[in-house]
Amino acid sequence: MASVKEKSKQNGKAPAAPAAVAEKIQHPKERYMYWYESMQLQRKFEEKAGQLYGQQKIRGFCHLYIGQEACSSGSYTALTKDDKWITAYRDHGIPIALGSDPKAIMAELFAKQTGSSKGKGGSMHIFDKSVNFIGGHGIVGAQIPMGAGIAFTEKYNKTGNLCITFMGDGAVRQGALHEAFNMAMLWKLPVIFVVENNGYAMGTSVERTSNVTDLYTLAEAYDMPSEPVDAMNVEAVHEAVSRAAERARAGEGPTFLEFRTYRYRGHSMSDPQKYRKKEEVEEYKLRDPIEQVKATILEKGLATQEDLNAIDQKIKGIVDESVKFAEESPYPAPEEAFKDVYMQEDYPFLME
Ligand SMILES: Cc1ncc(C[n+]2csc(CCOP(=O)(O)OP(=O)(O)O)c2C)c(N)n1
Ligand SMILES: [Mg+2]
Repeated sequence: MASVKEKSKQNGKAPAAPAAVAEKIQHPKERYMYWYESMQLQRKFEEKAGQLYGQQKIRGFCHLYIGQEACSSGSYTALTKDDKWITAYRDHGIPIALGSDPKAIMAELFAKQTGSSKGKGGSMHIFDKSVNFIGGHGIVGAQIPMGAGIAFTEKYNKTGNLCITFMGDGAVRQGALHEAFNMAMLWKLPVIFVVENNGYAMGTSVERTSNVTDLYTLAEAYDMPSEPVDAMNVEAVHEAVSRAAERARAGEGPTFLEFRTYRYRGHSMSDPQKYRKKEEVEEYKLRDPIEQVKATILEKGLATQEDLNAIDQKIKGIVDESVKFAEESPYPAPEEAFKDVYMQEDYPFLME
């Protein structure tokens, strides 16, 4: 019998050849335009955040999503406004795709009172209830069972909504994944599990930590439907998430999608990137998700270069405004440290 590894075609990697524009457009014009604008906003927002980090205006942890934008934007167009979203700490792109106010996210990066978590969470803990974004979690893999729990709530309340639960390739090594997969399948929870396989967990490649490099096959142990997705291509992401959502809403339970993606920047802001070659990064840039959508828009005449320039200008304004807002906002007052935290006045086990 062929082992999973022998069956593997792509070895956990997104295809590296330059993408060709599809012969016929598969989606309405508005969707392509949303993809372009939303991915470009995520990218420009984070390029600016990276610069500000260099100037020490943003401090602490900061993990950029640059290169992975098709994962958020492609999922967004496949779901409804009432579906729930949860992810790890590489968490600026998703809320931007969902329509969160970039000012509140930038202010959170600056640790300001006006930030989406009142300046107390920072980059890794963006939350925005208004768009159903339930964080932003720093413990690798901890959000996986939480995502299953959120899906349980939706099922229990018969809402028809689902929870899309993102994780990194490093997170699939956590035991919590297996517990969550088992329960989610047993109870047929409306959850889409997504591993954003960007090839590395900090400086450690998937090949160094895993016998099975086609991560989607992990779902087979639970009879969970799963598939690999070229997540440098936003259309492929949309289509895979649409299929998974249909299954979830039909009461058929979870799906596990392996988004094959790539991060252009380091793991965090202090990463010398000795674990990969510059050529590898350049190879992935040939399949840049924004460039792919741009090529489709221009080749199919959905908009002109001037139209796209106008969008870029608008985005520059939004990003500049978010920085101004963050810079001018106050830091939280000291007493804020004791608000929004679990505290029981008569807790009996405190030792003075
Ligand atoms: C339980 C736990 N172990 C270790 C860490 C330290 N840590 C932070 S990020 C990270 C790598 C995770 O990589 P991956 O899941 O692939 O996500 P990516 O950064 O690529 O988005 C590690 C080991 C942590 N935050 N939590
Ligand atoms: Mg990773």
